[in-house]
Amino acid sequence: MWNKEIETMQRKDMQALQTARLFETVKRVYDNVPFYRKRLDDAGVCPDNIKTLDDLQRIPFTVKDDLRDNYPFGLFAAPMKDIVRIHASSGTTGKPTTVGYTRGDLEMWSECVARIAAMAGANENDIAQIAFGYGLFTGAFGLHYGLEKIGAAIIPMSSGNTEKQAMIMQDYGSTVLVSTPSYALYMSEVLQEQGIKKSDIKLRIGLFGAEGSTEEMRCQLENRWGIIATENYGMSELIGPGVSGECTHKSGMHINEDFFIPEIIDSKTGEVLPWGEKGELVITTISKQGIPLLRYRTKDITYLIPDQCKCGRTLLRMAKIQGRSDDMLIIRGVNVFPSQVESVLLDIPHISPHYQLEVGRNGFVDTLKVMVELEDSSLLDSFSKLEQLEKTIKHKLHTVLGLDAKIHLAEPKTIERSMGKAKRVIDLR
Ligand code: DLL
Repeated sequence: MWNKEIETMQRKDMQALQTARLFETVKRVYDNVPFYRKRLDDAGVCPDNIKTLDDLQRIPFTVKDDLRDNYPFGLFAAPMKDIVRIHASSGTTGKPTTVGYTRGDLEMWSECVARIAAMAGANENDIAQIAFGYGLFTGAFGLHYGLEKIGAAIIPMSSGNTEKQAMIMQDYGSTVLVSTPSYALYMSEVLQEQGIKKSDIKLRIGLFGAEGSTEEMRCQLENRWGIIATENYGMSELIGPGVSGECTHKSGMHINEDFFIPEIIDSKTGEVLPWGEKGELVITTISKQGIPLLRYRTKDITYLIPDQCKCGRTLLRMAKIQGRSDDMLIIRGVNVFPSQVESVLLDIPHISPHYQLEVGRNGFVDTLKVMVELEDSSLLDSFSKLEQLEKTIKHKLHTVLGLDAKIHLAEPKTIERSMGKAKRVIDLR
């Protein structure tokens, strides 16, 4: 274990630690973030009211829109001179949800990921190939520094260029692969096409996350690569990867509870549900300095597993994410809101506001097809104009989503009209 003292802490000690840190966090945001001061004042809560963990329930929820309304830095609780890193994830309007880290936050983040890497069986002898995109996305940097902390040798490959990934994996003898599960499956196909066999590589552990995957997918990954495939969970607003991760027993993801207090709520009523019941995961960060969040609604549906794990860790586990309570899609690890597509399409002349997204899977890779309806049929007579229009849509979508989509231009009035809620998304996965 990377941090045995914390990872095997008795429940009452963990609760005492959480309570003290919760108080500090509430005080920090009350003193430093005008948004939170007002929120807490409106709810009649002041830091001195936080005496036990039950008092958490007196605090109002924070939602993604709160970050958006205070874009970009309005929820930061540390002065800019103390912020040393900025990351972001996609938001509903194309404006990214932006988060800032102090030096202490970066240390805490590496600690979280170091634990998760160690839980999965990684150590200082490993060579870790990071196949997440380096950039505003938290995936690559998060895993990078956490694995570096445990002493593994990092190969900062970034995502894409799959043939080169395969070559490096074979030549450098990578033992740990960090990626989305779907990209790992695609990579395995490329390796196969290149005639690289399991026995030609040294891979032994997969650290997969950023999107959901099924047990069947895990089986495929383990068989194709000959590895232990583990899953981890996180989100940029909370820190990035490192909120929770699986140990080698693969029976739920251990939550780093000394940094994150989990709750499960009924997403319709907001009522807190007992451990074991399925609902929306709500997380309070209790040691972040840059942008602490109180009762952040993740929209991810899961349940908490309280019984002790065979690995000996006492950290509470969360089950695989069972879905989301909003319309966010995860396509090749990228968060996509249908509203982002809509805002792009509605800005382009000659197309009607009727559209549909078809998300599918080709082999193991997610695909996105955007069906767009032409405003009038006159354009159908000119191949070059159609081609130009298609290129424009593709390019603009790529700029906003960071994803390649296939564009299907449909004749006027052919996309299904709805009588109630529009069915914008067909998910065939
Ligand atoms: O995806 C952070 C991350 C990077 C986690 C790498 C793990 C590995 P965001 O881009 O902000 O952050 O997206 C967060 O991704 O609310 C979930 O819906 C989804 N997600 C992340 N991990 C998992 C997982 C990163 N293991 C959103 N299973 C979250 C299912 C996941 N969904």
